[in-house]
Amino acid sequence: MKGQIIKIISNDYFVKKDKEYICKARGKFRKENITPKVGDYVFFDEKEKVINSIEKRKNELDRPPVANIDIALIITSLKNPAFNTNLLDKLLVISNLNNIKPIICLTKKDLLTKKELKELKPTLNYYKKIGYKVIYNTELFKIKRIFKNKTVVLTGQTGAGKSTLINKLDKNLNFETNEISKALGRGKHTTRYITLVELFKGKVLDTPGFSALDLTNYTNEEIKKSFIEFNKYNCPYKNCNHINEKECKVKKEVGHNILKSRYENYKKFIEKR
Ligand SMILES: Nc1nc2c(ncn2[C@@H]2O[C@H](COP(=O)(O)OP(=O)(O)OP(=O)(O)O)[C@@H](O)[C@H]2O)c(=O)[nH]1
Ligand SMILES: [Mg+2]
Ligand SMILES: [Zn+2]
Repeated sequence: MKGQIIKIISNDYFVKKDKEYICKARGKFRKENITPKVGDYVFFDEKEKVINSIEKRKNELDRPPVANIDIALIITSLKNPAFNTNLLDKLLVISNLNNIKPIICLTKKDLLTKKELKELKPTLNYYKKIGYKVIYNTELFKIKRIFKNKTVVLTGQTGAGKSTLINKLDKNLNFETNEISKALGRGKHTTRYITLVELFKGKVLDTPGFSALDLTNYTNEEIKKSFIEFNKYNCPYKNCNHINEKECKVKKEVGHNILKSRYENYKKFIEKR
């Protein structure tokens, strides 16, 4: 029988077909160093309750460990936790390189003063300018439209409001949420397990947030390629890395047509390894 993994709690794999089956994974997976992930389509024996094989994945991520994703809703807090372009730019790199469409979803606008919002606007508008879709978590009508026939992962910093947003989208869902101070006080993230549920004729995955993320799985060449707005500049050096090369056109645009924090993050991503 074929089903989809919708949750994993230690060695228990929750596989959904017509109903849920709690299965174990065959020992061969561990031997072959394969980890079944939430989102995986699996062939399983419903009597023995064991997963025999995993269908070839469309794509997969390691952090969060999920498979077969169409869209990443990058939940980005504007305050508490503070707006963090480093994490946002990393998540854009990861989405781009795994064939996942990123959508930036901003939260906690209500906590900003008018002045604070005004200061952030040029940065937020920049992401729109270079082609990303940017929405607020209050625009539920826009968010609802994203799901149809799509598998959407909510990812982002811990406390940014992932689980809160899912609960708002579907009043029947009640994922655990927590005030950030309490969450940090416990030294733990509120959401502990990745969970896949159906939503608006599609699927959504709530995931545990993180406070830091690394890009060690990706090469510098890949990271460069994923900074989509740099690609349109024709630098004189054919394989310009936009770092030390003279006459680099990307460097010249920093602070003008290229957002300074984007370039600084790019440098950090390729130098810190
Ligand atoms: N003021 C304000 N608070 C929000 C907003 N969205 C979420 N919150 C609050 O932020 C806190 C954290 O929200 P969660 O939904 O638990 O955050 P999370 O991203 O799921 O966190 P993890 O599960 O740890 O990754 C809760 O107290 C929410 O009520 C928002 O737009 N404005
Ligand atoms: Mg959560
Ligand atoms: Zn260059």
